[in-house]
Amino acid sequence: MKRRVLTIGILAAAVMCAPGCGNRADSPANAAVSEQKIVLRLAETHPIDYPTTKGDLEFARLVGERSNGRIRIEVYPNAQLGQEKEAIEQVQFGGIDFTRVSISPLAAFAKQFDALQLPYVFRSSEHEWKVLNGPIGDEMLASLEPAGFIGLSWFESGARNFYNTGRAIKSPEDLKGLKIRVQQSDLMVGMVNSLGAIAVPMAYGEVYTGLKTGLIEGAENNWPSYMSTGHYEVAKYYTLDEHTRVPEITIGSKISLGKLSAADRALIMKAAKDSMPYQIAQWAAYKKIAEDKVREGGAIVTLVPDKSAFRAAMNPVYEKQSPEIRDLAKRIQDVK
Ligand code: GTR
Repeated sequence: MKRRVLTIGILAAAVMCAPGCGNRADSPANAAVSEQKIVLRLAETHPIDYPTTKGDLEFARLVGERSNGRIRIEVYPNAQLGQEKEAIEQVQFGGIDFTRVSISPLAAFAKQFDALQLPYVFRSSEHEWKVLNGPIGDEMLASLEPAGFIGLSWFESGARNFYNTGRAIKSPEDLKGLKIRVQQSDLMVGMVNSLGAIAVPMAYGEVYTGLKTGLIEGAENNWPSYMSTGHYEVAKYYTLDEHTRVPEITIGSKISLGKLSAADRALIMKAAKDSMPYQIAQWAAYKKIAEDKVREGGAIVTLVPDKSAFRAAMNPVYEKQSPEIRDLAKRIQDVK
């Protein structure tokens, strides 16, 4: 029933106004229709109360407010429009106007993004944000255009940690032979295999069942995702090795945004950037809630005060990268 209502909603939106329709304000012939409403769709994998979704809603709110309700961004949470890889593909073809995704699956479409998901490439959250808010971050957003995307903004995603169903992971050796789910990314496959584990690339929405049925024995993610998916209920050993800090990104479709006026595009791009502080604050609050809930739910958390063994075990991943990615990684690490 829910699905039927959704389909009708999408059709209605498409009939009312396809992306960018009636907004050729810079073309005098179309000036008469320039006040027509524009409805754009944004795909989000997380539930409605997750910090990224709240960031999406803030982005949509700012666009609505600043366009006096003329431009409406509809946020579709819970992967209603598809898992991340499919959502990215649809954005590339203009079928969906925006998506908020992890940069990990995006790297399959824009290889340079691998530099941001190398193990321990960021020293801390402060270092990560200095890079994302600086020239490298801007360069990365702009570099998406040849692949058919408009890079809009970054969201916080914290650090990712390994978890599994069987035992506490205290050293990289403990991961050997375990079937670990990774995002749909070659780099992540290589990283997990370099630890002697068996990487299983899989869409986010399939991980819970995978853990439950034993198809996989573990996965890796940040506190909020570990909690919101319920993975902590089936894979209770969580090791704080913090191997990656993989930023979240919002991308727009070059095709759909290309149909808008330059002024509307600029309004959207600014609103996306302006929604970042709100998402970052939501993230901090939600992370605390997630941590408490996971601990209360019986998860066994293993601290890793000295990460050097994990760092050394994952280091071979750097050698497998192209000179371009290695250069980019070096530039990131050089940001003080
Ligand atoms: C989360 C991220 C999602 C998704 C997920 C995954 O941390 O917010 O967008 O990429 O990880 O592991 O697939």
